[in-house]
Amino acid sequence: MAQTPFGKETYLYWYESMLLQRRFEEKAGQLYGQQKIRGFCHLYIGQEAVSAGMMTALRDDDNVITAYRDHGLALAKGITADACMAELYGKATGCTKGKGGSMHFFSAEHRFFGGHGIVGGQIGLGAGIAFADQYNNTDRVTICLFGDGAARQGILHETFNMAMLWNLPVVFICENNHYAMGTSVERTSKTLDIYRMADAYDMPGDTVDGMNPETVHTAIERAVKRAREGSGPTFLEIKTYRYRGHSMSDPAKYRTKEEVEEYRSKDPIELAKKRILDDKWATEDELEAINDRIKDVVSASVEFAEKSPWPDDSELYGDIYAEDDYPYIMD
Ligand SMILES: Cc1ncc(C[n+]2csc(CCOP(=O)(O)OP(=O)(O)O)c2C)c(N)n1
Ligand SMILES: [Mg+2]
Repeated sequence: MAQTPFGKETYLYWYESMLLQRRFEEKAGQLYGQQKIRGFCHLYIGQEAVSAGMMTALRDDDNVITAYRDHGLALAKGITADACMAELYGKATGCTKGKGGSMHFFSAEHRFFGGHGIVGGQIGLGAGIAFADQYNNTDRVTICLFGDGAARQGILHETFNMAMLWNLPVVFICENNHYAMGTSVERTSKTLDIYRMADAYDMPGDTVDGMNPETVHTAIERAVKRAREGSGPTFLEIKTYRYRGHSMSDPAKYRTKEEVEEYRSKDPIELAKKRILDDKWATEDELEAINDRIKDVVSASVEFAEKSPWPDDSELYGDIYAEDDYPYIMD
């Protein structure tokens, strides 16, 4: 295997992070089937190398904003499994106080700014967060993620133009999982190279293998460095795949079993596991111990969510408008 600068510590971090996301969502899928979790639920399973590879390229105080497929990214950003599971249950102890559910995870403390249900809506919001940081002279960077379907929303063009004009510290990432609900990129886009949409705005753009945290880390690290140094935005199209349907009600009949199997055979968790074992960074038993620990964390999060209270009725009108001393951005 090719030598890379990524060693034991990084690989074990990626492995654990991806496995937590996977096990958490497998459990969420089961609980949805039991009607413990209601409303919408979009699983990220298959895309975990994007979130894991991204986090090792970021500083803790950098910002992340994404769409409704947000569980994996929220966990990777450090929101606890307890707070995420409780949010799925709609409980008061959830990361959005039980008011957002699956699509609207949020934690100002972790600088995770949602979870957004309007396709493409967060593209403009991400640039806005980056503008706030630039205005306040911080050197934080914003990662703004959206899907291949969202890349075809008009807001992308206005935002790309403004972000370049104002040289904003933002990295735009299209997680190209090849489908927007049941519609393939081939059916909605004349060009299949989504990253080239950056060309029209003189923005650097690149395509990245999203089934491997190494390639994700390397591309994002470079883009974040540019943004932090004041050299402005980058657009990365990260090619990935969701193994499950679009949401819980999608039997995914618009693609072949072979296509799904092809991606499953490149599973990033298995890839990381193989590398760890090949390089003797851990034994099978040690990896099993990590597995067991993660199972316990997920089980405990279900217990926590089950036991947590529902939000009080008085919460209904809270958190609708920003307070005057809105603390999240202007610190
Ligand atoms: C403005 C808007 N139009 C349509 C929808 C319905 N809708 C929800 S998800 C989705 C597909 C988006 O696909 P993509 O951006 O590729 O993200 P992915 O689900 O693959 O992560 C659509 C059309 C919506 N939520 N908002
Ligand atoms: Mg998509």
